[in-house]
Amino acid sequence: MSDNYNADQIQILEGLEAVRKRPGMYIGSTSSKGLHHLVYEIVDNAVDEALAGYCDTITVTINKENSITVVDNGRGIPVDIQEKAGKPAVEVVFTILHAGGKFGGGGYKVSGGLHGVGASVVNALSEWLEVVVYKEGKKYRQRYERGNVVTDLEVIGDTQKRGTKVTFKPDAQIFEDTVYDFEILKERLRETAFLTKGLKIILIDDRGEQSVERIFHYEGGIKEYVEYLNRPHDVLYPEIIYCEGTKDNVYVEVALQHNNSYSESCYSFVNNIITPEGGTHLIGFRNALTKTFNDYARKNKLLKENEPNLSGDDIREGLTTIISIKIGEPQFEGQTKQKLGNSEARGAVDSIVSEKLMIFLEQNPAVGKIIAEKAVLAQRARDAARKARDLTRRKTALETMSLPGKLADCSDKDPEKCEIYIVEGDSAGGSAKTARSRATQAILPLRGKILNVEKSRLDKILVNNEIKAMITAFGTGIHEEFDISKLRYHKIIIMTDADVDGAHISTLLLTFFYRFMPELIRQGYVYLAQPPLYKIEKNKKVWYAYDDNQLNDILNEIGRDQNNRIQRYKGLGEMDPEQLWETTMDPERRILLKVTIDDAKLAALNDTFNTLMGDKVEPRREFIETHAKYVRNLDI
Ligand code: TSJ
Repeated sequence: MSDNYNADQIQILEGLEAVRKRPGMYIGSTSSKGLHHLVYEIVDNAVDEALAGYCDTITVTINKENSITVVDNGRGIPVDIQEKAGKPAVEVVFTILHAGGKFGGGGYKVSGGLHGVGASVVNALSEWLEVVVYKEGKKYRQRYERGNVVTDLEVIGDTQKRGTKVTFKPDAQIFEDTVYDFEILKERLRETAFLTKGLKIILIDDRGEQSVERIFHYEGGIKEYVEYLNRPHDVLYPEIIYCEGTKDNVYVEVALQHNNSYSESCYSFVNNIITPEGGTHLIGFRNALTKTFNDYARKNKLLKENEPNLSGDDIREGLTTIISIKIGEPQFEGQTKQKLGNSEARGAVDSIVSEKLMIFLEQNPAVGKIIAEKAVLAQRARDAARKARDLTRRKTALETMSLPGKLADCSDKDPEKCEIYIVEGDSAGGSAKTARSRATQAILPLRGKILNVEKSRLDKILVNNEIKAMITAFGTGIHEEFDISKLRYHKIIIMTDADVDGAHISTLLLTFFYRFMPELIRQGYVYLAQPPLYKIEKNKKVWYAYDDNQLNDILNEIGRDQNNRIQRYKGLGEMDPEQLWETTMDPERRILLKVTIDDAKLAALNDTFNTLMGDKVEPRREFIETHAKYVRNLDI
């Protein structure tokens, strides 16, 4: 018996040594991500106590030295001697790998899930850790260093309180960075609070002169989460649709509400852990939503007999959803183990959502009608888009698609030698047509602002004349049909005025390329032309300056005197064809900026119009500074 006990001891030591040797295996990484993971690990154990119904408040404090204290008001970790290990249960929790889910029984555990490796891993990776248990009138304490017991569990006083307090200092020998980020903890703890209705989570930062505190407490749980996510949008109806139930030992909670945008946003969780790749629970939800809503719409004549069923995409347009399930033994699949595999989850979500959604719709016919109207519009748009796309596809297939009338094409047909200038405005387009080298340079003038593709449905985008002209001129098609081998020009050059409007047109064009033909940018075919800002003339000699610094350099060189004639170009239209050729189009002399995919992504993600055209000067200046690459010199 005593031999066995020793053998166990050795195994335990090896266990935590292994964690210190290969920390990445247990917490993913030793970067800032791993550092924050330690906190979630401990908090998740306290959340389990809340889920079991014994605790309603968790306080997380970032202390001065970047140690972390987590306190709950639960039952307190058991302190009695565990038969098998021959030591207090609390010591087992902190010194034996994977001891997390071993006792307590019943209920679902947040800890011990995908990353839930347990408190012992946090202990192993901490310079020191101290646990205090308030239980049955007594206050107990134990201290560890790098996973090793340094003081046995001892009673240090009497107390009326109940709960568990854990303080740990991440080991600087293990972590690259040991400074906690308040914002990162805040986001994650807010999420945890949304997912556990009624639980109050308090985050305190004690590192500064003044203590900072945030409280997250949502009686409505994921209903409030959906409300929170929909805050930036206009919602289509005030109610949040909520489905809850348990089937086959799977507890299911789903909350949803439509907003007036065109995209779907859906977050799914298993035992409070986010599943970015979805899985069976998500499939069950989608199936239930599509089937139930079509049934409801037919029964209530919101869909006519001759109309086809609404697709899942139609119904989910503008939909915000939170799916949260709790399951005894989650199975995670896929390369990153982020996709739920349990088949019973699919059936459980499907049947609970089907039943509860139908009841909701029958009790709230006004909401049913609004959703049906939005989905029918989405269906029509998708139909129109499909037809428009079929049309372009058929035309390309037969090679009979006529080039846009406004395009002045080049005579050479070798794409490698050819370039196309997309030019802002008819007048600049006219100068460019005169100036160009006809053999290899094509000119496509655009009239005014092009459509913001982020703010329109596909059907509207595909009938827009400027967009159609670009698609046909390039020859590649878009989206899934995009074929780079059909590209007619190996340089696509955006040429706009060096002012706010020009910058806006550039970003709209980049947004369109990024969303419809990103390969064009990835393969380096898209450029920005750089027209000059100043022309300097002296004694029949001419210089061009592309920014104020250059202007100064030139003036210093030629001398600042009465003979200098300086012209400031307000737009491309002010240059005559010859000047445009010399400065911006002549391959020998021009400057082109190649657009990277990051530039285009930034353009797409910024609400350029509002930023640039709003009343506030500061955001404009800021925008222009961060987008200097294609905004260049502006009068602001
Ligand atoms: F992670 C941890 F272990 F360090 C930790 C656990 C940290 C924190 C802040 C709290 C907790 C924790 C554990 N809070 N509450 C509990 N509860 C139990 O461990 C417990 C208590 C009583 C019983 C019982 O059956 O009587 C069972 C359990 C699992």
